[in-house]
Amino acid sequence: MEKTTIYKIKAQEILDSRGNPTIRCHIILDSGDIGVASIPSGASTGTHEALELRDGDQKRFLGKGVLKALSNIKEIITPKIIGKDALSQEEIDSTMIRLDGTPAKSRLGANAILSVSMATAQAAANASGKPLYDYLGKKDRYLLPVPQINILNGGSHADNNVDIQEFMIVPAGCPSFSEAIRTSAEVFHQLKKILKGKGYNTSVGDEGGFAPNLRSNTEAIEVILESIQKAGYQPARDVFLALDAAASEFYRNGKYVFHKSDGSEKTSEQIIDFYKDLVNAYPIISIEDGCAEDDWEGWALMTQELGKKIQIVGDDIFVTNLERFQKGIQQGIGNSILIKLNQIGTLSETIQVIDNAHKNDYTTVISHRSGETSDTFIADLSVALDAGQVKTGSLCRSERVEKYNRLLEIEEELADRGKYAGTDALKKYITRF
Ligand code: 2PG
Ligand code: MG
Repeated sequence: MEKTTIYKIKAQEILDSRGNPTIRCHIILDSGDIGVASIPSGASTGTHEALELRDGDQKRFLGKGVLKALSNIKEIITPKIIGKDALSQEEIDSTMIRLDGTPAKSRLGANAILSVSMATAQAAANASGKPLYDYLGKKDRYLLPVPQINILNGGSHADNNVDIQEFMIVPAGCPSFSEAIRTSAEVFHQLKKILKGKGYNTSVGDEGGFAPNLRSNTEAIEVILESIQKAGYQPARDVFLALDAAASEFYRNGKYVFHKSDGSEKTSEQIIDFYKDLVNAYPIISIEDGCAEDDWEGWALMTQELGKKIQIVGDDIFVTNLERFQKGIQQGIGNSILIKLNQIGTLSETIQVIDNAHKNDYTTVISHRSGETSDTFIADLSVALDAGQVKTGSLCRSERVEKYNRLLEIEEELADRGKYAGTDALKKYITRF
């Protein structure tokens, strides 16, 4: 028996940041080392994501309980995983994939499978006496990611009249990760003052960004630019902008409908023209999900029209799924991929997708979900694989800030072994400024 043999698996129903149930899993090894993982949950989920198994029992948590998923861990996964070596991540993940046997992990639930997958890696790292990023990365030198920090929320993440889901600042021009966080926190506080001064509400949305009712999508960009300047920084030099339109959320019968603001309808061509105007007018360096999850033609057109100028990130269209991603690569869709562990459901498959992205010259953005927990796995993952970028919400609400705080810790620990990805992470798109 190895010390890293899995001795026990415990899983529990806990709450996420929106007050919905989710899974926390403990993996205990023969050595006594423990790995813990908690699973996030999306709101603007892609149709092609792996299945998040919920009970549907309306008497508990309005149907959102995860007792079935817990029982799958206990009755189906545990008997096959106990006794395996936690260092054999791929074997453990493929065992669970086989046990499930469905393309969307709908039998056992991607939430059930992922909790065991992530907790296994954490337990193995602890038993190896290494921080998670170093256990996974096995490198001498690492990159600290450039954060995309979502300071203004709209779409499905906020009860306001803003259609675009996320307005993010990207402090790529800062000299280090910690300076990037300081800069962004200062911008965040200036934004609050500016919104207040204009008589807007300063309560926050699901990801900790402000969620005021604004006159237009462009007003959101204007107030953010003003706050960057007020904080003493220069847009397009220190701090850039990024959007996640999350366009699947407002795609109705083949049209993009701004139903939260003016009700206007746009074809794919028209919404791409709308983005082109924004990109020409403002220091926007990245747009995620500018088109809907199955609008492959719109995606191809957007990539042709804007792909040399900005990073075009696929979230709902690729859903961290190798098959969909490879189809996208072949068709020239996007130049970047958003990575969410729970879209695919195991760590091994997630790493495979990231490796594939890098081989194909796609940038990678490791992402949280809008429903989160205090789990900081994604911070370590972004460093381990030199992802270059991370997206984990605003600079308030502990479930968001915990990930940035973990990265601050890693930065300090790495010292000379770590380098802030900075402008290099986005160099193709920064040259236009
Ligand atoms: C997104 C995510 C995270 P959700 O669309 O990128 O910001 O939102 O988790 O609701 O899918
Ligand atoms: Mg998205």
